[in-house]
Amino acid sequence: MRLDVITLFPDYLAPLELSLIGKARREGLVDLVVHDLRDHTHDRHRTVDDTPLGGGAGMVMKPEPWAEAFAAVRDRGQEGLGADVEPLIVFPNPAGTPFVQATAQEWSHCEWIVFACGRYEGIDERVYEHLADAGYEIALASLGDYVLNGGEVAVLAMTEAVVRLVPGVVGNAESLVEESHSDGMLEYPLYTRPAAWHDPVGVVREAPGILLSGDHGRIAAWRREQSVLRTGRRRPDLLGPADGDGAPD
Ligand code: 6GU
Repeated sequence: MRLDVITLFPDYLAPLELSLIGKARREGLVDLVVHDLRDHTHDRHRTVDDTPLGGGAGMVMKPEPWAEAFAAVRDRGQEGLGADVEPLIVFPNPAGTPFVQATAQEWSHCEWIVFACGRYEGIDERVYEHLADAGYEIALASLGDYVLNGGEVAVLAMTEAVVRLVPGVVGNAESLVEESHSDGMLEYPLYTRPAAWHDPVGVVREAPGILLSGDHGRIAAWRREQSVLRTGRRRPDLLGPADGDGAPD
């Protein structure tokens, strides 16, 4: 998988050198390149923003640096991947469609994703029109209903969610099957040794006995039940709309 990130703050993406993603990069499973948008300006002040046409607060990102950056990133990527390969261009944006586990699953099959990190109030709308007319596939994706200062933190989150699903990146593929959201529900509670833990205030906390029973069928059933209970308590929205008639189930 090839990933490009276009940003005004390349240092923000430094954590992508670490841990699982860093290892995937060193092993050649992921080729990730970070680009400074300011390298695609040509004035003395390296200007990337201007005041909004029509007035209003804040600043808007100018279209020219973006168009030049996309062309450069596309040319460089196609040198490696072939001229027939086109990227998915992702704009992290609080006004986008929600980025969920299914999005991560879908994107984990992409050969090439370009993340374009906006800052300030946003990017001139004509950039999106230009890219769509040029035949690019574009996605606006949001992490959730709150506002970050820019797309960089969202790219860190999206990249981690996507890259860990790329085959070979997570050593034990089975651990991807049982985790929260993989089946639309929250994960069951986990325990390890000691089976009876004396906590710091002297309370003896026993792990559920069924986990020591060796009965894998009953353990699986207990875990499913715990998943449903936990999802109902914490995230009832994931269990689908309530029928609302008040009658017993
Ligand atoms: Cl993807 N970007 C920004 N700037 N803010 C966000 C977001 C993305 N997701 C939630 N808030």
